[in-house]
Amino acid sequence: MQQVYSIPKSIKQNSTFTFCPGCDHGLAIKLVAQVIDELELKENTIAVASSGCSVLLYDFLDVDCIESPHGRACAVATGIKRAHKAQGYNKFVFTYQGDGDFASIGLAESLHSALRGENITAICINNTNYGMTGGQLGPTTAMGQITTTSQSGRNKEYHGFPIKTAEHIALCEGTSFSARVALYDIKNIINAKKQIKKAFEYQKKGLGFSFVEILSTCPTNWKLTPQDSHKKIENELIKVYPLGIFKDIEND
Ligand SMILES: Cc1ncc(C[n+]2csc(CCOP(=O)(O)OP(=O)(O)O)c2C)c(N)n1
Repeated sequence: MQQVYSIPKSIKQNSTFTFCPGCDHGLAIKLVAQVIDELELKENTIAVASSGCSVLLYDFLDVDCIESPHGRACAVATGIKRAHKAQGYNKFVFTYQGDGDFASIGLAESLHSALRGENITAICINNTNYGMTGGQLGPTTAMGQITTTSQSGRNKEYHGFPIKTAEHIALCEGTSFSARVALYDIKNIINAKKQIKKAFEYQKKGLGFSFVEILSTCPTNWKLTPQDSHKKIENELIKVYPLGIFKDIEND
């Protein structure tokens, strides 16, 4: 019988799924692993996971991983990339972060890494809340969205507006690539992998900071089923956070 699917080589083969049922983290990590396999990066990669659900990356991804303090992943990745370069090693370095991590507590580190054109890649899982700590309002919580700290819904008078991370990163001159993708159907999953691959290839080519924001489910904190969580992304969130490529230095 023809084998149609196998677990990526860069995934730990005996790992048990520890994310909540219906969480998109598993899918996002699988896509990252497939791209690492296809680009033959496994032995040369250092991944930086930050605080939040993204930290579980090292339970699944079979590459060298380091955990950074909350929000500091891009700063840690900068140090790793530069220190190895100074020793003559061109390591492939990427971060894997939540939206609260990348775009709130770590916004300075993230934005300035992009402005400096650090030759690293950042993957940001945007689940529109602080997931691991119980679903508090985050920088990407949509207007009107109910969270544990916005019980009447986000409103501009009290909470201000959400940040459109991929668009902001695209404005930085040091950014080579910035895209927003989603995982709610096959077409979008295939596209997400394509954009992750492009971001990784741009680092390999030495083009500067590359970034992919992945709109992701958080069924536990959204209090929705996995199916309804994907419907929420398809029907509501992509209107707030349009999918697309906001900067592509080779094709703009
Ligand atoms: C300096 C610091 N402040 C706060 C925390 C507590 N904390 C741990 S995870 C987390 C939320 C992470 O949210 P996000 O980055 O959006 O990732 P998610 O869990 O949603 O994937 C917070 C506030 C911490 N670990 N360190």
